[in-house]
Amino acid sequence: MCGIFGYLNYLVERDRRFILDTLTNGLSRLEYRGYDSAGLAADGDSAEETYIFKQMGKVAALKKLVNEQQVDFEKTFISHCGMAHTRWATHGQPSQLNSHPHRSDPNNEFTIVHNGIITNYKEIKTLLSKKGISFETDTDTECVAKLTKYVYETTKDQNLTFTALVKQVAKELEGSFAFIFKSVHFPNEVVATRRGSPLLVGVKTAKKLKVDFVDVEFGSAADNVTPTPAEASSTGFLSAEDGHPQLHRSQSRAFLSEDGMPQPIEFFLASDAAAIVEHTKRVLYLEDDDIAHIASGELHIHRLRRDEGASTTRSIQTLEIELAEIMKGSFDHFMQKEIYEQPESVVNTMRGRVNFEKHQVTLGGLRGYLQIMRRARRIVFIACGTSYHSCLATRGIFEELTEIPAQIELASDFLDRRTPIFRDDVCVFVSQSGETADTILAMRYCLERGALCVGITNTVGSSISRESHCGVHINAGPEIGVASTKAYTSQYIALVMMALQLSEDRLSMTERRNAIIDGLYRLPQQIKQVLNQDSNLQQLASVTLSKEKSLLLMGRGYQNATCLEGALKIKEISYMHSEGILAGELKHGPLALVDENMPVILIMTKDSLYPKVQSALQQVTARKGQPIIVCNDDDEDLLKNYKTISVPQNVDCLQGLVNIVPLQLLSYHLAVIQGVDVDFPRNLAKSVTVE
Ligand code: UD2
Ligand code: GLU
Ligand code: MG
Repeated sequence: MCGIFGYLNYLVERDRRFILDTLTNGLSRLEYRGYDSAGLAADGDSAEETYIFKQMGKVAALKKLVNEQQVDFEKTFISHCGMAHTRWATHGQPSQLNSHPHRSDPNNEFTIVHNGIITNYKEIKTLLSKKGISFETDTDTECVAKLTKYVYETTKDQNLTFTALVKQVAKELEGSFAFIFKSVHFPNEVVATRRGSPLLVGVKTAKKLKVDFVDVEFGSAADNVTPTPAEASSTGFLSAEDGHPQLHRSQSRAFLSEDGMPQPIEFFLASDAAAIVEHTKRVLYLEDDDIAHIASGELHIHRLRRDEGASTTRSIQTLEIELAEIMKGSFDHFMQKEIYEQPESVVNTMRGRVNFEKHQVTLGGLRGYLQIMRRARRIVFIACGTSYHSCLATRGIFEELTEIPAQIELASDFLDRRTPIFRDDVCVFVSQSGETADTILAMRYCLERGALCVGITNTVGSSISRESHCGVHINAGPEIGVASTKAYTSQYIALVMMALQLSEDRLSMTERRNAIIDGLYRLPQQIKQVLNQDSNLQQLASVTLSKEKSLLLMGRGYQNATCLEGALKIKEISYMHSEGILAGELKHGPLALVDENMPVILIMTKDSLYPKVQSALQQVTARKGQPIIVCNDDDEDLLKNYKTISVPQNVDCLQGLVNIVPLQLLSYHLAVIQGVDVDFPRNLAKSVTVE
């Protein structure tokens, strides 16, 4: 959800300006991952002192701040380690204080950068507060910096190595993370670890590395203790008197030079290869729960424990791709990347909020407002475009679970009509950016009329997030492609979670609620299954659909929203005319469009309306239409007799989350075939800040 970058030079002389520029340039390459604020940490005039610079806004603002510092930019460092972060806030508003690096104390003894969410940070914070430790930010991250120092101080008599220390800390953490740790107690060393968030290490040397892999070390107790200076000099490779140094037991084979002498080397740590490739093409990808330790020019990979069958080496790979390509990973466009991110982004939306074992949902942002919401005379959902579709997709489950009348409104039309709004209304505003002008204006209109205003947005610190009374951040990470994809699925889930939480006091709904929560659990896997069929969808786009002028999408019930959203995707990026049609309305007009030449996609996944959609299918085939049917992967009848797109089955109110994915992919391929610049379709902007 953000970008982290680290740079270490060992026996390579660099001045401070070079180091700071390397850090900020690395961040610029990662800015697409998050850009509400940025910061970095580097050594002061000795490695016993750490400077931290942080700034609101984009990396350019941080660069400016750094350049204005009254420090000696010419000062050189033979060995040094620094780290940097560009943030996309999840915990705590974007602000200078909340931006990373976070520190353990005012002396910056331990500094860290973090990508992800620590879900048990409250427990850690409570524990540390009891020990008299105070906090200066609203982030989840800060508690990890403080915990590190706490563990360091309470284990001082054990002389733990930096690695052993971080191991102890990592054991206590839940959630997802990639971390870099730096400390004045371990000068010129860095420890990095990850679980669920990406992190890789680039290696740059003048000479070839001896081998192209690093052994994984499954620590013994002795590895956890820092050698005394005497021990170090008797085992360290600098100590040998005969020119044939003894090997430290765990010396990393890859970094052993021909003559056994330490060699000049630079290391780069980053969330994404995009930030590394300009420096070196040799990279090593860390795996979950790896703990990488870089010191004295060597990289060591440690594990908390030895897992059966786990690989015992990490290979150093060579990146072949060029910079612009890597920004998007192996993807050609951000839209494609974001479609593929959905198995993870949906998890991030639920992280720390859904307890799958206890079947409980807790949206922290709504906690104080649930009673008011339950007493509302109606809920009015107000949004534009894709966000509007996410409201449409979840309206049914709101009505069913809460029995509060739900109304949905397009923001512009809502304002045009000067819709009556009252004090006992709850108004929900959905916007990816939180800056959609129509939606903001509608919100201000409702605020004036005294209604409770709830925001659903992807952007902490955005206008909607700030001006609403309460709300939910969807935590999907930045969305760059103009056509919204992962934000749609995350908004959809946030709204379902809201309905679940609002109805938790209704015992009669328990079984239904539990089934939905189980369905949410299956979702990431099911999205993956759909993504695996991408090549079939590409075929479908190029062979069957690309020459068409128009495409109709039909469905009903929960799938009405899927059809409208699918059609919007298709028209906004491939410029093909496309319309979503409520299948129940077919005979009231749209059927006139259907003949053997009109391409139709019919959504027929199994739910209580299946028989009714079957009659729509008959109406279409009776007019010689040849529909492509989105159906469940066990629907033998349809699979045998029609051209189909098959998807796994989920609970009715979540099925739209699965069904939209093939339509996103289809629209993407249609656009690519048309030669459209998918990430920047004509006439459209990512966040519509004008009315
Ligand atoms: C929030 C905090 C987190 C931590 C946690 C405690 C943020 C960004 N998140 O995460 O730091 O304290 O609670 O459990 O600080 N909100 C609006 N309008 C919107 C969206 C959100 O007013 O459109 C409010 C919401 O009511 C809450 C705050 O912003 O007061 C954070 O919302 P969240 O969804 O990030 O909440 P949560 O519990 O996941
Ligand atoms: N949860 C952390 C924060 O809000 C890190 C977010 C990120 O990955 O940028 O500060
Ligand atoms: Mg939009």
